Amino acid sequence: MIKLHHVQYGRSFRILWLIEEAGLEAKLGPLEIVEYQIGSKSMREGALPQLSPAMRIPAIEIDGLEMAESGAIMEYLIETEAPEFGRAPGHAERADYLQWIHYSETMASLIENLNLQMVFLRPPAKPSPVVVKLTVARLRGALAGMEARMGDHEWLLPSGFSGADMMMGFNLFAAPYYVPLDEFPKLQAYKARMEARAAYQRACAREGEQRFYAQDFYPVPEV
Ligand SMILES: N[C@@H](CCC(=O)N[C@@H](CS)C(=O)NCC(=O)O)C(=O)O
Repeated sequence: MIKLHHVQYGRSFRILWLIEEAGLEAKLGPLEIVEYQIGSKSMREGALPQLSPAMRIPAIEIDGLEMAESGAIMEYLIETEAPEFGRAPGHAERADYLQWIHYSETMASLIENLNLQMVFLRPPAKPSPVVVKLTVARLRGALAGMEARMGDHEWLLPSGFSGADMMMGFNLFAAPYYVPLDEFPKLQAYKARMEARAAYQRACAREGEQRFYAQDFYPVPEV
């Protein structure tokens, strides 16, 4: 059995997507999704604090294995169950594979900071226009850096779809709430290719309709 500790529209989607792409239920047993709400005490109680030192999702439990950190889970499950989505040591694309996997977290931490300011703060607390403006600029810069390196291939790595794309997916679905993706035509086309994958669509169906963001776009607040 696979137990995935999950927040709707959070980084655990990366693992849900991998489970679908790699057909992991057929190999490891049925998936149970344990869902949390960020900010609720459910994240500080129950199994999560034992599994994740920072009480964050994703965390997984599979047959005695317990792990947190989306990148580590992605790399581990690919190495052990789905090597076709990895680039093993010695592979010509190994360095780029690792770089994109970890770049995903550079970008995700910017999105997380924006979520904190724009989604989670409750009155009387207010988002800081200066912090939001700076963070949006940093996110835009991270997207621009990616656009510049996308090349003409369909996926992040020239040889095809990989775990790096599943790591990046979460970012490209969340970033447009803060930076319009029409500034980045290659990223827009890349995101459309992700959305067209049958396994991605199955993962979305399991996750249900987006309930995380209350509006389609969050402009920088007025000073
Ligand atoms: N580097 C970690 C970050 C995990 C993380 O921050 N997850 C967010 C949801 S996307 C979370 O659990 N936040 C809960 C909180 O901030 O209290 C990973 O990639 O798994």
